[in-house]
Order: sequence, then structure tokens, then C-alpha cells
Amino acid sequence: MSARPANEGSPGSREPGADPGSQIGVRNEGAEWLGRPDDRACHRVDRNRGAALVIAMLLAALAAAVIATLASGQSQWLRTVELRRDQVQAQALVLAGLAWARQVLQDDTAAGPYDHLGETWAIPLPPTPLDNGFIEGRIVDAQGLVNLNNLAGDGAIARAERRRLAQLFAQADLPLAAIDALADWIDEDDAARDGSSERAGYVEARPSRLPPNALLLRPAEAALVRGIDGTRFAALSPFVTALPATTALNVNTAPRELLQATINGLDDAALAALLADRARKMFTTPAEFRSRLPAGANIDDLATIGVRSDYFLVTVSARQRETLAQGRALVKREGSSPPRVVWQTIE
Ligand SMILES: [Ca+2]
Ligand SMILES: [Ca+2]
Repeated sequence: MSARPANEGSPGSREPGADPGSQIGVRNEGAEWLGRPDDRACHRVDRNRGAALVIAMLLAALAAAVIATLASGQSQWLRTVELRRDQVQAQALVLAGLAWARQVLQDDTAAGPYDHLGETWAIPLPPTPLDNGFIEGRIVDAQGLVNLNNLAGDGAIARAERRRLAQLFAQADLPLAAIDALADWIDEDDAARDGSSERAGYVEARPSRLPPNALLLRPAEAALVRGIDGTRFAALSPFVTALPATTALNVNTAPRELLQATINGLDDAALAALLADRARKMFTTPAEFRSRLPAGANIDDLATIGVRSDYFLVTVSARQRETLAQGRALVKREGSSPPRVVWQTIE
């Protein structure tokens, strides 16, 4: 029986020839783990590997964030470019539509000296499909509407317009006294019709404003006049306009509401008969209009009405994908020349 080496089986012992690197460490007599130089190097390598891994992950996250930001910015930029492109195309279509309307009105001069609802210009252009959208438009005879600027005068046309507007105001629950204030807002003088509707009466007005003593450019300006509620007045927009001249009402195009406010002694049945007669054949003179009025109906002054028009309102809408453009214009026909644009808005 051979003697065992003294250190056989003791902690930290190893077989002769065993690989020193196969053991991570040794436990000394104090039972502490003490790394050997090789072990500490291993730990440093591990720590370096860990730090490198964390840095790599951070860089990857940063790169992902940068790419996402760039992609988002590029997407937004592309979206902006697309919207701008659609807007330009839609506005170009609106401009083309307005030019088309002027051409239609110019061509109409060859059709005779009358303007009525049976003519080509009066047929609305329905929504017409185009590439990526549609276009629609219509022409309205502005002289078939109440011309608010007529109120500035004192003659028969001003009185007739006041009467028509009074009926509209009553229907819209607007105060009739505001018609005087509106006339003072427009007329050149500073003499108040009701004692306070000229400049002196607006000194304390809030928000501050003063009568311009000038013709309206837009009917909506009437909402600035004291006593006129903007929302209620807006309901009258299909019936009112503001033209840069005194104009007679075209009885060939005026809506039933304005004909009723123009003619004395016209009940609903007589008005329906008059409209049916107008649809059958236009009126060629104010005198003929009076001669064709139903029995019992009459009109005060033939100078306040007409059968032709110079001013027309044109509205055109065009859509390109999600973008909608709208154009409005007041055009004035002057002889056989292309109608002149009095004002025009493109939105
Ligand atoms: Ca005509
Ligand atoms: Ca005035």
C-alpha cells in the first residue's frame, strides 16, 4: 500500500499534469476566492465585451431613431409637395372655369339683346369628373338680385330696392330700421336718415367702425351696419349682391321672392302663373312684362326693371384628390368684348 501525497484530496489540490487553466480559481485556506492574474484579465475582457455590447445597442437605437426621423421628415415633405401640387392644379382648374364662364357670356351677346334663364349661361355645370377630381360651376345674373348699392340713391330704383329688401328683412327677422342705417352706410353724405346712423352714431361702436360712405364691395359688409345681425343677413345671400353701379332688376332672371316684392297685388297663384308664363317665353321689354302680368297685378315704375343684364356672378369649384379650390368672380359684360373681371377671389 503506497502512501498518498500529503496534499491529495485537499482543497486546491490538483492532479499532476492537469491543465492550470481549467480551474477558474483556487480557494485558499481562508476560503476566499482570489482571482489569479489570468482570471482578472478574463474579467476585464468580459467587462469590455459588455460595454461594447451596450454601446453597440445604443448606436443601433440611435441609428434607428435617426432613420425614423428622416423617414418621417421625408414623408411629411412628400405629403406637403403632393398637397401643394393638388392645390395648384385645383386652382388652375378654377381659373380655367372662370375663363370658360367669361367665354360663355361673351358668346351670349350674339344670341340677342335679352338675358333669361333659358340661355346657355344659365345652365349650371354639374360636378364633372376629371383626372383625380372634378369641376363644377355656375353663372348667376347679378342683376336678378337685390343690388344693395341701389339704396344709396333717392330715386325710383332706390325705392323699389328698399321695398324688396324690406320683404327679405322681414322674412329673415331683421329690423326694417336697419335698411336706413345700411343706406347711410353707403351714401356719400353724413346726414343720418334716422338721426344716428352716420359717423357720429358709430363713435362709441364696439368693435370700432365707421360708415365708409362708399359703395359696398361685398354684400357681407352689410353685417357691419348697426342693427344687422350677420348670421341672419347671411341667410339672404342668395338674393342680394353689391354692384358698382345703379342697376334695374332683370325680371327675366329674378327669383320668385323678388318678383313678389316688386309687383303689387300678386298672390301665390298669380305669381305661379307669371313664372310659368316667363318659362314659356322671356320678356322682351319692361312694357311687355307689365302687359303680361296676371289680372289685378301691377308695377309702380317700369324704369326700375329690365330684361337684360351686364353684371354676372361666376362661381367655380374644383377638386384634385383631397384639395378643393373655389373661385368667385363678378364680371361685367361690355358690348361684344370679353367680359371684364370686376373682382375675383380664388381660395
Ligand atoms: Ca342673353
Ligand atoms: Ca353716409
